[in-house]
Amino acid sequence: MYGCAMSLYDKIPNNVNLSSDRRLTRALERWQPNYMNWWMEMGPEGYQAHDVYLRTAISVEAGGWAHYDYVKMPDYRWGIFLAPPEQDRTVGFGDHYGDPAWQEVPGEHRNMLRNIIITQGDTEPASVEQQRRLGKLAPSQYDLRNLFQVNVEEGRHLWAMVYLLHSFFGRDGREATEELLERSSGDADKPRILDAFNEPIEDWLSFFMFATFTDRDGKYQLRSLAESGFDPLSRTTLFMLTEEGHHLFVGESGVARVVRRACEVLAGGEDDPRRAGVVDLETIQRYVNLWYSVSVDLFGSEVSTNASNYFSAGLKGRNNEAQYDDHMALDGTYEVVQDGANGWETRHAPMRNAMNEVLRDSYIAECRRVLGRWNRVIAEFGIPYQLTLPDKRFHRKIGFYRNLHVDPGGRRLSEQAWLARRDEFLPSDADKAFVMNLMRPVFDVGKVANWIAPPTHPINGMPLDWEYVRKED
Ligand code: BYC
Ligand code: FE
Ligand code: FE
Repeated sequence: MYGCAMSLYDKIPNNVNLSSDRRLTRALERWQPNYMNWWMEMGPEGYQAHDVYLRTAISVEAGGWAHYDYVKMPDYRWGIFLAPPEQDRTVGFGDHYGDPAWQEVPGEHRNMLRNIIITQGDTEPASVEQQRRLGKLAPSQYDLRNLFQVNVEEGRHLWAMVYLLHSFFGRDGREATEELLERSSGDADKPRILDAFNEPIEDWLSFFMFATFTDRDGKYQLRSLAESGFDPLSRTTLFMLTEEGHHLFVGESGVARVVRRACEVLAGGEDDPRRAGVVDLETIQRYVNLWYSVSVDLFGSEVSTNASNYFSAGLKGRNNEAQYDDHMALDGTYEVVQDGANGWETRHAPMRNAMNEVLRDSYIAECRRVLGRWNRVIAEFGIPYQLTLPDKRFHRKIGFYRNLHVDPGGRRLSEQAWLARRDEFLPSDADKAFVMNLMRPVFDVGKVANWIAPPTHPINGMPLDWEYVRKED
């Protein structure tokens, strides 16, 4: 068990003046041991005593915030950082447009704000839980280290939301922080709030897909919260975004390396990469279909009263609100497609109610660019195959399309046709078993598993055969 011999504000790097806030310090001191128990029980399995070459956030100064060193994960200093304040910041959208940004919780919007912070906070530990068994199957030390970097930063993101709940919400905020450690990914009684965070992540291809598509939902949700009129939420999410970049890199480059390996084998004359112990492009496509579709669900319903209320209240904006001319969004409409008597029918939803769809569409545009970069790898080898992003109506569990069967091209299917063709679209049990069977850990310095190409981007300028993770002497 990890106690707190040192005073907490020495242990927690922060720029929120923790040492002068006794009430907050006491609240965090009570919560911290529960967090450590959770980390030891639900965090990365089998590597808590290893030294890992990790980056720690120690300040928010541009360029200078990242500090690299070997640390044991339980000793990681989960800090509390807010991006620097912007002078005279005002609410950037909604009914309070132009008012001074709030430094305290606006009373009338308290419950909505709390729910947003809880939902955001819930995803962070959930992802750590989902990924807890991957260490034992890592394809290289480099990848192992990246997994743990992502895990400790998701832990820090939880701290960021817990800071807000403790600091600004009193008793029910405190209770919410306990519940964040009680719910658990995939649990039958107390699951995580959002569906994608209850999906199992058992193999590294799934992890790379998750970091590409699900962490990217994180990026877009955080960007919309960075627009918030509640300044502490804006500033904390802005800083979280600086860490998110690496998570997205881990995902995209990970998948790119799996794609590259498949192409190398195909280009070498083998027509079935599986015979060479490598994932085939068709299977990679099915993993894309799965993780993209569960991540697309994370934006909520196409037409949503919640989304309209969040926007009106000035709590949650759009991605890069500054790119829009009209920050009231009272008049405009947005196109949404619904299934009707004659197939898909386009209708125009009031703009404020369509905010989930607006954000989802900006996310989709970025996902399309990622696929384009993966396809460039395939094109390099002259292989006539392209990965595609499925239609956004494919395999949905939330919103307009939730009870419909839709193929990746966006065509409605009968239930019978869906059942007959499901394994063409989504990873089958056989696919998962094949991928799982490739997951043999490689821990030798500089070595990489056969199913994935070597990494190309060193961490902090260290060579690729650097000892990124080492066992305690
Ligand atoms: N699963 O009006 P609706 C990240 C619920 S990821 C289950 O459609 P709303 C990360 C919804 O809660 C970013 N339930 O939705 C990534 C509502 O329930 P209540 C996380 C869902 O509220 C990787 C009901 O359905 N941050 O950081 O407009 C690793 C009707 O809701 C789902 C956020 O999400 C679902 N997929 O929008 C680590 C930001 N979708 O209230 C971390 C905060 C909807 O009726 N969250 N429901 O009981 C929000 O802004 C919104 O809650 C949502 C949903 C965008 C998620
Ligand atoms: Fe996060
Ligand atoms: Fe992340």
